[in-house]
Amino acid sequence: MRYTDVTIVLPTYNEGKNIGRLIARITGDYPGIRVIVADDGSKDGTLDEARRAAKRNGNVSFFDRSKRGLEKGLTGSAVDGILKSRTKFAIVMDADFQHPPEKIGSIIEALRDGNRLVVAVREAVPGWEAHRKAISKLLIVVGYVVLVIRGKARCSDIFSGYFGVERRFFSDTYKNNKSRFVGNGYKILFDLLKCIDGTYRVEEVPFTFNVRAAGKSKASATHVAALVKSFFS
Ligand SMILES: Nc1nc2c(ncn2[C@@H]2O[C@H](COP(=O)(O)OP(=O)(O)OP(=O)(O)O)[C@@H](O)[C@H]2O)c(=O)[nH]1
Ligand SMILES: [Mg+2]
Repeated sequence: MRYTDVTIVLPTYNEGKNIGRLIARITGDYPGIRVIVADDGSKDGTLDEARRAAKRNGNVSFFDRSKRGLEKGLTGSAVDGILKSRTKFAIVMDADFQHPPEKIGSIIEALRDGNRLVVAVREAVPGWEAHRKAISKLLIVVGYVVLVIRGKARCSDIFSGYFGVERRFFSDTYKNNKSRFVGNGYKILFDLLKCIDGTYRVEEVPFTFNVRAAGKSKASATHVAALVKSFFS
């Protein structure tokens, strides 16, 4: 099967030890698929790895947001990557193998079935310390309540970073609701759900959120502050 209708968007910051292997895996498993790396000025050779992958495969491209004076951030990078893609569908995923590439096929199947938003939902999160689990659970409850009060779409993992969209659906929604997206935040899916009517049924694909393959986490208290901002925007 060919996957020329799909772009994988990989937001990266210092993923030099993962990105080359991940791109090779994705392009190997899904022939014809496009990959866009949206980097924020990594200092560990991530962009060199992306450049090498792009030379080997014309379907791979990358850009450095830091060179364009854009505010650093995961949500902003994912938005830019989706808007740059030229395929019917785009899938956003982390570049550290926490989002299993083998689930890409199920997400694509659901998108091709006509679902405009397909969320890969975390069924298990092995390896998280108790305090991270507790903070995450609390924030999920608050986020869920925000969506219910506003009458907006929900799914069983509103903070997942692994999801697929019909590109046109995303770009139209984004253009009409730019202020709801918190660029330096971590929760682009939540920002998107805030823009979708509560009657919309979100398709789900379950997965296990493993520990990152290599490199360091960039999650920090700043991202919790960005999420609080997101509750109100
Ligand atoms: N472009 C861009 N990508 C980012 C930024 N912050 C994080 N990322 C990428 O976003 C993805 C998720 O970030 P992580 O640091 O893995 O966050 P996390 O998965 O919550 O944390 P861990 O479980 O510890 O890995 C990874 O691919 C990061 O490289 C950023 O500011 N800009
Ligand atoms: Mg991670």
